[in-house]
Amino acid sequence: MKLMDCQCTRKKNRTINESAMPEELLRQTDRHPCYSFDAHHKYARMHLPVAPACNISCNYCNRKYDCVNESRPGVTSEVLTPYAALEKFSLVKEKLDNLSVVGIAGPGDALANWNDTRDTIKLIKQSDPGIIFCLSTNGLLLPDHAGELVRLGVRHVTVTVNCLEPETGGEIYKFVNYKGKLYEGSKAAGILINNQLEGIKYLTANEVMVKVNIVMIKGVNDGQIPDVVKKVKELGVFITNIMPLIPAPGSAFADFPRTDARELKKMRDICQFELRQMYHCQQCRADAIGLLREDISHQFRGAVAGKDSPTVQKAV
Ligand code: CLF
Ligand code: SF4
Repeated sequence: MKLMDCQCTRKKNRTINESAMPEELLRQTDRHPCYSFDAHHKYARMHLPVAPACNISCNYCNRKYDCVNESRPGVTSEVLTPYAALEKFSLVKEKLDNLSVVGIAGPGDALANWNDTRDTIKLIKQSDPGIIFCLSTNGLLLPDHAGELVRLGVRHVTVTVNCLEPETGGEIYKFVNYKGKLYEGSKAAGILINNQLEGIKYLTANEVMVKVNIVMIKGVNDGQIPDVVKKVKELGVFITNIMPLIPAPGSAFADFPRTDARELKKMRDICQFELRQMYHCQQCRADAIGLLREDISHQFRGAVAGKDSPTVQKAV
């Protein structure tokens, strides 16, 4: 059965940032289960876990597990080579006729594993030019790779931006490993934030639908979240996804309180006056498959030969 969407309400409710995007991209976005609330009941996404390494250290992350910027803490995903990812994609596509999106969301950072990420995008695009390719990153290497992402035809990118102030970032990030040098504290955060904003600006100017994830950490960045939303809206971002801090065992923030659901909703409600908000994120695994609320990844785990399973993330 072909799934149809009503375009009339969509057109009426367009934001300025949406109106700047081509019609075809808006139609694609209507079939993206994370970018569109209506789509998440109908369309499935599949994550290809080809990116185990990370180049920063978030204090809420336990690096034995998936990237917390996109996933629930304490989840480990298998890791695949680009060819194994293609094989798995073909298997899943055969079984899921509502599959609209293929994404890379770790288990580390997609851009910190650039060769495997790029090769995976190329293989999937060759195999199915119509599939929506999505990618999630901490943004450190966006200035290096955003141009190629655009050339490869990636039109949906998520960047996690937790704050705009380097001093606040100094409390959130333990270190940043940038171009072979290790930075700490506000200096590290300053480099990261600068690259995130520069990368987002480039992507939106080149017709990429950018989603910004923000991890809400009470007493650390919660007071600054409306400013982050305002700033990324100015940069052309389509939607923000304010996520709860779920303290990961073994992480520096392990003893921090989990973000209260009511406070999270209140923050989203405040920010939605500025920019479209995501309310239906499932903080899914780096190898998630299916509808957002019906993960069927277990049915496909081990279906193809990968590498290093379960994952232990490496710093680059
Ligand atoms: Fe995956 Fe993320 Fe793309 Fe979605 S997830 S890379 S934008 S296809 Fe979606 Fe999962 Fe929430 Fe992410 S529910 S964690 S927002
Ligand atoms: Fe962990 Fe890296 Fe993701 Fe931060 S960006 S949560 S350090 S994997």
